Amino acid sequence: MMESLIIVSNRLPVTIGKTIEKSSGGLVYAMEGLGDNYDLKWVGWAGGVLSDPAERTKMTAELAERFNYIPIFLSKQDAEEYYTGFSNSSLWPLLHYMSTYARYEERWWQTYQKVNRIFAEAVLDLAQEADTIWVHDYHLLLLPSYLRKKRPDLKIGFFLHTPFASYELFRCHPNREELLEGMLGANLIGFHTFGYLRHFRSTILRLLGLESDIDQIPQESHKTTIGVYPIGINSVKFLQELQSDEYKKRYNEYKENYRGKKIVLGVERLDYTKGIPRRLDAIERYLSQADQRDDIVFIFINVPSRESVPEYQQLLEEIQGKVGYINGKYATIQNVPVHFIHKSVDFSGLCALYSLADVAMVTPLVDGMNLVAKEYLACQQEKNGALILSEFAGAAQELPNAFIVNPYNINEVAQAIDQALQLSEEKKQKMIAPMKERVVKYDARYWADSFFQDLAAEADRKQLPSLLSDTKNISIEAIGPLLQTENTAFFLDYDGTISEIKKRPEDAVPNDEIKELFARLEAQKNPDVYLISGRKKEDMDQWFSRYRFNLIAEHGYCYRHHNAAEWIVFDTQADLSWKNQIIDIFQLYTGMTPGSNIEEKTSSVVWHYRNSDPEFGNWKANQLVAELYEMLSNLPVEIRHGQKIVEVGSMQINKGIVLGYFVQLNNYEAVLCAGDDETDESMFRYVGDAELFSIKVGNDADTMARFRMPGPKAFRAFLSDMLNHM
Ligand code: GDG
Repeated sequence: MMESLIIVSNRLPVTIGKTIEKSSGGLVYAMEGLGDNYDLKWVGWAGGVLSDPAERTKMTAELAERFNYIPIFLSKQDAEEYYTGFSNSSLWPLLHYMSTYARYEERWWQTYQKVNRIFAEAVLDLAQEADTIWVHDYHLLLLPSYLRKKRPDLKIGFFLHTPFASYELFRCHPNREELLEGMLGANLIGFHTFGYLRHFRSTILRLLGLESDIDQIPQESHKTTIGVYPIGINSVKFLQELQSDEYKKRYNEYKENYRGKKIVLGVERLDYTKGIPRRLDAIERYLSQADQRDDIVFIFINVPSRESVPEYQQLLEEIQGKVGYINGKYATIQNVPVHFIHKSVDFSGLCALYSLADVAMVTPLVDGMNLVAKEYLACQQEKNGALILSEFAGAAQELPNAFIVNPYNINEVAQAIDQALQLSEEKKQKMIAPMKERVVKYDARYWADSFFQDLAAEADRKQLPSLLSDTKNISIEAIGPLLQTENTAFFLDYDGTISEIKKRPEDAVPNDEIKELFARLEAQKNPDVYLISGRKKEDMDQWFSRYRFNLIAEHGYCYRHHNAAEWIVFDTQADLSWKNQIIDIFQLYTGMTPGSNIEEKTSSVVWHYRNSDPEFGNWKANQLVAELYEMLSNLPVEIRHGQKIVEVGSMQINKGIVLGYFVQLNNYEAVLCAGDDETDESMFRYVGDAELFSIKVGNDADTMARFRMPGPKAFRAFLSDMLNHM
């Protein structure tokens, strides 16, 4: 059977009137290009509200039969809260850096989750083993993780058509963490530009504490690849249209209508991101300075959009006011400068306008990509026009030959209008030729193919390969000898190994899952269990004394047998006279690094920076470590740069020394040890009579361990599995 490719977007690409017509936008064209090798299905909202069950059944059957489309039906209230509310009144403004427009309502969030679940159910009903799902846009940010939770076998791609705002803005959203986690369910996330990708990385680092590489985000259950895929247009369709009779008719009609005039064109949905009022201000500035005004018309095609959102209604009024003002001031018997058309034009008409226009003004305040700029270029086949393009449109990255402007700078834009209108034929040709070539060549199909190829390649590598070391992924078979031996011991680190690293160390208190695991572990006669941690002995007593575990605190400084009441210091001779000197240096760094603090233990001093800005904290920590190495070379201390900590402790003490001590004392034949950071490497380096099964938990660094697990969750599952085999 052919593998399925299921496209999921907010709206199905159909127009439903008396009959149902398939739309022919770039997305449809791009996706159909993928359909040769796949059974292509499309899931999306049918739009509007259809409550009659019989009507719904009829429409479902027709859409399935004619197009292989699967409609989602929403109630009026769900549509309002999920679409008008959460998607277009919270997310849209925020993703476009316009936080002052963003509104938040608790019930919108409830409905957004509900509708994302409705979409998930529809997809899960269809998806067969290992099918590919491609989810589109901000309406469905939660869908990737909903799908992954139920069906980790699916290959899930997600593409964001809007910008991704910077962390400083995205952090305002009340449900920011859930939204990010939703997206991270995908195997591949695509953005239009590298800037958006960069913002996304910085946001997940700061809000979720997730470190990422330039193109990858390792997580415990899977890895998400991130990439840049600038969307293109359906250029074939535009070029074909330029040959059609209907187009030619319209072209001639408009040409006649605007005889003797130069046309400056703007086309967009009426949206506050598109910078329409600001553009009108620049036009006013231009007209106020122009010598010749009567031969220029500015045509605005502003398609009505999201009319139920109050901000869009206000915007329309603002634009109408400005258009009225300009026309009132500059209209003559010969000419009315601004032609504001608050309607959509049909496709032939649009192509005729694109092709006739001498200049296109694409001046959004922010725009994910902007296809109008590309469509205008593709339609400039008869002659060579000029493009004025906002530096804040994603398209500006690809079209540097345009007149790139800052749309907020009215003088600059007015000047660009003047220059564009004055440009010689030769210069226009030179400017536009490479851009035309690019938009025709890198079209929507190219975009979809490149995203899709990466998705297929990523999903094939399902499990994280071990990074930077030869350690193999562990299995029950691989540790067979350990399970078959009588006299064994487990040395288990706690934070980052058994429990996830938490923002505040006190939050890592054993939860029910860990308590149950510990209860099962202590019920075993063999092995002897040692919890070995960098924490203070008081902390360890408080959390772990109820279990039949031996406790080792401060990386091996002191020890308490599970039967004993007292802690024993291993090396009473250890020189700790250097501590005050270290505290002085740490205080300096604490002063300059907001969020950091110092913890003094008996045998070491720790500088914690997990509450600092992650990038700034890392930078300061690296600086501190370099300084410490230089200053402390004569002292008997060891510097450890662990998970969000810098620790200076006695050189005479480490986890490996303690492990070796107990192995010898109790003649263990086999030992399992597990840990997540550099302080655990001393255990992994143990060499002696016992057979060592060492496990590095986490994929973040090179290790001496024999085996590797991706994170604490996997390690707990593995321990549990081991207990089943004991
Ligand atoms: C989002 C992102 C990103 C417009 N007026 C008429 C008409 N249109 C068509 C254009 C173009 C489309 O609408 C608008 O696309 P844009 O890309 O310019 O903008 P958004 O709608 O905001 O799209 C954007 C895009 O997703 C894709 O990822 O580029 O940044 O915001 O295709 O031709 N079509 C017709 N008559 C009109 O009057 N026939």
